[in-house]
Amino acid sequence: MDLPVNYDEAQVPAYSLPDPLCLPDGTPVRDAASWHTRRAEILALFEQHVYGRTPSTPVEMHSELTAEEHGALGGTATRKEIALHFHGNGASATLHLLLYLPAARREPVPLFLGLNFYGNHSIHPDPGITLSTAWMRDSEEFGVRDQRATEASRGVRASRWPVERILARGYGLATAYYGDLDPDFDDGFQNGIHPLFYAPGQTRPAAGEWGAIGAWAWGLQRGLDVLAQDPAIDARRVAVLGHSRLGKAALWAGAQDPRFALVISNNSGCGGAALSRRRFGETVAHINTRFPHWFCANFHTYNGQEDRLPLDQHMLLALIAPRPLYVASAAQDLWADPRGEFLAALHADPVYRLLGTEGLPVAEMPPLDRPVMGRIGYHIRSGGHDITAYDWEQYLDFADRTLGGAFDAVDPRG
Ligand code: GTR
Repeated sequence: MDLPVNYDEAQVPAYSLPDPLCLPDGTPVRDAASWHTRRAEILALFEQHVYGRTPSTPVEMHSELTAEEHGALGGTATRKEIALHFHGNGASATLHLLLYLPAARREPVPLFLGLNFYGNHSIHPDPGITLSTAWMRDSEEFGVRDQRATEASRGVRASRWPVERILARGYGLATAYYGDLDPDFDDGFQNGIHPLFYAPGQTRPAAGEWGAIGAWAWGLQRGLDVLAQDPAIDARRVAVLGHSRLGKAALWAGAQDPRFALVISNNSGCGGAALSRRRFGETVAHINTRFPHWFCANFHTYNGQEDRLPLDQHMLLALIAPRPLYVASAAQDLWADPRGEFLAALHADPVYRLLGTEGLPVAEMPPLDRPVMGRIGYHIRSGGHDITAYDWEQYLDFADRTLGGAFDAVDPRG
């Protein structure tokens, strides 16, 4: 099915957004206490209609330090690998976390946590990184053959992960392969972590239960559980970030879990930071058709019917308030609707202001490559759909501003 795509601003339909600061009965939210009630409602709406609820079934989890090297990266870093084993319902899964910490630091460090697309070994040519043995989509370019990574896969995505730069700025970095949590294809939720949570007789998530994005977001939270136990890391200053589909997962993790002190969306687009009602570039129908396993089954009922949604993505961003939030777009990434990403940040701003923070410091989209940073940060970079050194420089600056001095001003846990 070839659905039409709109890239013409003049063709964006008229729409009206639900107000995050208005209760369903019309009562305005005027203070932090009533925001907390409203926040819980909005979170439940995203669970029910978009990402699906994460089952509360307890699963067993234990972590295992599988490798540790002091003096990695020419002596500048400590590299650790931690296997997170999950068991439940007779099934099991393992998330392999790769961690770099700056060698020079004595104090617990703030850290960026994000999932990667092609395995931990793809983020840096460091030969000490264990090669992933997980299922991976074949890629000539990235040396993935017969659905497995090869030695040729090492460092193929290094441009997206400026590890040395992150460490030099005093931050740690933790990452894991998203396919460890749920391989990214539609298999009816038989592989990955979903089966660990099935009730007796259940064979796939119910219509309001999680899809793949929910599983990836859950994995980010479990990553944080483990990182929080490491005395070398300041668990109160962990930023969660992601690019594209993994930006959607980072936002959903940050929205659900207030332990993430900073949330960064890089080109997350439809079902991430972009407003669905604009129907510019990728729409709800496009995404649910191409990736039927990403969202919950209920979300599919909004294909072509965005105005029926009891929410829009500005409310996802508002769930992160008053914690710092950064939304980044790329000028040529029209499929992700840069303007829709900006507008979602703008329409989350009233919640940030209600909670006593600066919010987004501008009302109009800034020019290319001119970041704006309040409690919400935003930039539109020249170039295409990617996460680049430029994007990272802004995230590092924003983290310095918001996880440094300003951090104590407002309790990020809200
Ligand atoms: C695209 C998808 C986007 C985005 C992107 C990515 O094909 O339509 O929503 O998630 O993939 O993850 O790179």
